[in-house]
Parts: sequence; C-alpha cells; structure tokens
Amino acid sequence: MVLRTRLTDLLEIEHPIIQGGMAWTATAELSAAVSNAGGLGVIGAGHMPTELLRDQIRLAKELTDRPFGVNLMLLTPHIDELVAMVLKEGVHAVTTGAGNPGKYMSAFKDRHIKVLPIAPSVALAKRLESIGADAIIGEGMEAGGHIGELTTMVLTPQLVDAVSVPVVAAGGIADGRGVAAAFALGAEGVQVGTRFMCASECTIHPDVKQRIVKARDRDTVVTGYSTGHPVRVIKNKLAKTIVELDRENRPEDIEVLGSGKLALCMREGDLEMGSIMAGQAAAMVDCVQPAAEIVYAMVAEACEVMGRLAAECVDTSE
Ligand code: TUI
Repeated sequence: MVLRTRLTDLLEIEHPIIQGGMAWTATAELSAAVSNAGGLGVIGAGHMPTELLRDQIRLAKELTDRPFGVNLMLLTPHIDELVAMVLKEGVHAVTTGAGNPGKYMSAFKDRHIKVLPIAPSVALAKRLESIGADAIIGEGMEAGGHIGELTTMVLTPQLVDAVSVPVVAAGGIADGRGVAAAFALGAEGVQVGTRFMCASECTIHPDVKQRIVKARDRDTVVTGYSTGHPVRVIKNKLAKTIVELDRENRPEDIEVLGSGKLALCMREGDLEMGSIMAGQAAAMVDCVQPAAEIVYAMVAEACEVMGRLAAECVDTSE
C-alpha cells in the first residue's frame, strides 16, 4: 500500500512520512532507516559541531541510497557554518526550525536542495512560500521541543487554505489514524517525531525510550514561556523547576539551567535532570520497534481508515 501525494513526488520518496529532525536524537542511523523504509529520514543538526554534521551526512549516505534530509535549528549560533556544510556535502532536502530560513533560500535552490521550513503560523507560512519554500511543515503545539501556539487541528487546514505548496502536518501524529486525520485536513504528508524516538535504530539512551513507552496522556508540560521559546517536555524534576522559574519570571535563570540538558537526557539517560523533549503523542507510543515497521504500520492503518470512512459515506440523494 502506498499513499501518493505532491510531497512524495517532490521528495522522490515512497511514503509521505517525514521523520522529525530532532536534535541529539535524529542521527544518521535513524534517518537512514526511515529513508530505507521509503519515508524521508532527517538528521537533526541542532547545536552539532560542523565536522560532526559532515560525518553524519557521510554516514547516512553509506547507510542509504535513498533521499534524506538535514534539520537546521536556526537559533544555533554557528548556523552559517552548518548551512555551508550542508551545501558542500549536498543532501536532498532541509527542514528548518525555530526561525526564518530566508537568508539561505537561494543558496539551497542553487544546489537543488528542497527546502521545507517548519511554520507555527499562517503569516510565516505565506512569507516562506513567497520566498520559495517547496513545502510547509505546519507544526502544532502537541509536538515536543520548541513549539508555537496553535494546535495541529486548527493550523493544518488554515495553512492548506493559505499556501499553494504542499502542507505537511506535524505535532501529535503517531499512528495511521493521525495520518488519515491530517489528510482529511488537506495535508499531503506528515512529520513524525516522538514515535521515531522509539525506533530500534534511534541511538538515544534506552531509558528515554522506555519513559516514552510508559508515558500517559497528561505527562508532558510546556516549559520556558517566559524565555519566548516555549518547549514541550515530559514532566520531571527539571521541568518542575523550570515551571517555577517561569512563574517567577526568571528567563535568564531558565536559559542557564536548561543549557546542556537535552544531551544529558538523550545521551546519558538522565530522566530527572535531563530535558525529555517529546510530544503529547508519547502516550500513544507503546513499544520499541524498527523504523520500517513504524512507517509501514502508519501507512497501512491510514489506508484502512480512509477506506472505511469512504465506505461509510452513503449517497442517499436518489
Ligand atoms: O524547532 C523545533 N523544535 C525544537 S528546536 C529545539 S532546540 C531549542 N532548545 C531551546 C530553545 C529553543 C530551541 C527543540 N525543539 N520545531 C520547529 C519549530 N519552529 N517550532 C516552532 C518554530 C518556529 C518558531 C518561530 C519557526 C519559525 C519561527 O519564526 C519566527 C520568525 O523568525 O518569524
């Protein structure tokens, strides 16, 4: 079973599933596994040293012949260097987060790299389309990590109405029902982060995967509103402290406390003082399994759901 859309044509992939480019989490191993399964794997550059990104791109090219991408987190201080490395090494696509990639757009275009910025609002999506974005990833606040204000349910259809390029829905999508829902809203693809954290090929600490498997519906919280960069995480001691600092309006103290905590979580498996960035869909992830199984199960379930819904629509006009 395959789902064909303008997104699959654009990216030359089999299934309209983009893996979230999560910093400290989405390494070459995970990305290649998703790409080998017919989705678009994405290396999360985050704050990675430039040479490490080069090595990750080269490793992904060894592990897959299929298209893959790099996510660039635009708040990273050495972002210019990371962009230069992506341009030098060459990848199929970049996704961007936490800002406007306008400054780099023509350079990516010259290298025939597809650009899929993440936009949390309609105004930004329109601006990004006007400067050449190939598709827009609309990320709702169900997502993990740095988020906007709108939910996927209301953001997606508004983006579909506002831009002509394909819209990819992100935030809260972890199974085929979510894919079908995104398609019903007009999206032509989905981006999935949290469920891929529990892919066997994901190199994060195994305790983090188990924490996600165990997660229940109200286990995430949004921290850091006072910093202007709200971040959704799974509740723990660190999150509780940051929520208190938010209440006391102490953004500088949050920046200091938060520094290095994503690596502490993903690499060392510190579930109390690490930042467990994950989306609300953590509650819907119930096992660790190969990335290919995740991709195939989501597509098969989406097709089954959409077929069932179509069959339930009975024309009573005659
Ligand atoms: O970027 C993400 N998720 C992230 S980035 C990250 S690392 C980080 N850590 C602490 C503070 C901030 C970042 C962890 N998770 N998702 C995509 C995303 N992009 N969400 C929201 C946005 C966004 C926000 C504002 C995109 C563009 C934007 O534009 C503002 C402007 O320049 O107009």
